Amino acid sequence: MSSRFVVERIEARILDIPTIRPHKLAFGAINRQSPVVVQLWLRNGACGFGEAATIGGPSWNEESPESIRHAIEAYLAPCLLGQDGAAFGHALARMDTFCRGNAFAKSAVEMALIDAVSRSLGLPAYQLLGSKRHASLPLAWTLASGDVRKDLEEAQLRLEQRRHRIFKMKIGARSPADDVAHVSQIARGLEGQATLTVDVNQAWDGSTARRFLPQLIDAGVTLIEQPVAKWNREALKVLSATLGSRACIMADESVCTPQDAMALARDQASQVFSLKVAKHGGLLRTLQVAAVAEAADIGWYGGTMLETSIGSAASAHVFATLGDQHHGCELFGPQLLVDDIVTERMPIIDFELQLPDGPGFGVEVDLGQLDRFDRARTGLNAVHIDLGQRPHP
Ligand code: MUC
Ligand code: MG
Repeated sequence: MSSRFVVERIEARILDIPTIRPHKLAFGAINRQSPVVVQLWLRNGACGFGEAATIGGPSWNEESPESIRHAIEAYLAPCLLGQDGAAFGHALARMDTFCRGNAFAKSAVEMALIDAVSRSLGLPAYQLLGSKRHASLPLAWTLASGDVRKDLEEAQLRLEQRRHRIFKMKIGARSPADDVAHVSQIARGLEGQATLTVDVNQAWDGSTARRFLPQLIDAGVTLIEQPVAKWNREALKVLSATLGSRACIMADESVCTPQDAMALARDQASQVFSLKVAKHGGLLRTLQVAAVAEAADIGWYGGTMLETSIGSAASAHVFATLGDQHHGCELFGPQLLVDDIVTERMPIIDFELQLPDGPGFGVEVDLGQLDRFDRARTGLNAVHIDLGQRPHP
């Protein structure tokens, strides 16, 4: 075994970073993000960073910051120490053997591995993942304050700053009729200036979606993300068949593994996949899901779990290698946080995120900022989703 890339040490820590405003989703609101940051050292002295972020602890899916950190410390790090870090496929197979599932945790470790090896070679990570096909991507912003006036102010400011002109609205927390009214008001306020998308985060059943999605499309929405439960492929299929000529149905929670991607493609259940490095279990597995999309004539969207600039830059590297059938990206996580943990963020110019160059993921981590937000230092507890005034659950 070449000793050049031997894995010497892996550490994981939870950070707690407040958001600039409450971010309201179908399942509750968050006021802070708790990304897990992995630092991985090779015997050659190179150090790489990885990240996995969840939204509202284990509310978005099964993994939480605490479970991610535990999986890394107890199982994933021990199985990689002393191994050849450049043998990425081998590292993924070992992690799968020692620990089933836990895609977010694996993605953070694989990210750090790819960063460290790319840095050792003095190459941007996209060179190891294929090559750079996009220098920039249109960048969406999510309007999720829950208040029409605030959402419109936010959108207008971002249009003036030439940062965003794709706006995603998080719906599903209120009644569907109230959601339609909210989206319609925003659509009227932004008419002719922006592309509008909605994310229902699994909140509706099939019949609610069949009844209310046409009204959202009439209001001007052109991309509809995960309107029904992740298991409800049948409803996605019906919605794609009936609404697909007027708006695109995008799978998010439904598409994690390449097998999920195959099943959705076979059923023609969505026209777009939201790709997210964490839920796919890493950068290489994101490429696998993207390959299924391309083979099935399904478009891709560069999704986020609201990561800091580490996870966002890593995602940008893999998205930079993909084909032309895309709907932009939403790597705006750093802008939603009160502060970042890198010295310089990826620039946004003329509504597009500039995809980074430079070794590794092309961002430099500020170690002082890691210490500042480290839960071990601040003593904060696990984050719980805020259910607001809702009577249920
Ligand atoms: C999701 O489900 O897409 C991404 C953007 C945002 O506002 O929330 C996330 C999660
Ligand atoms: Mg989503």
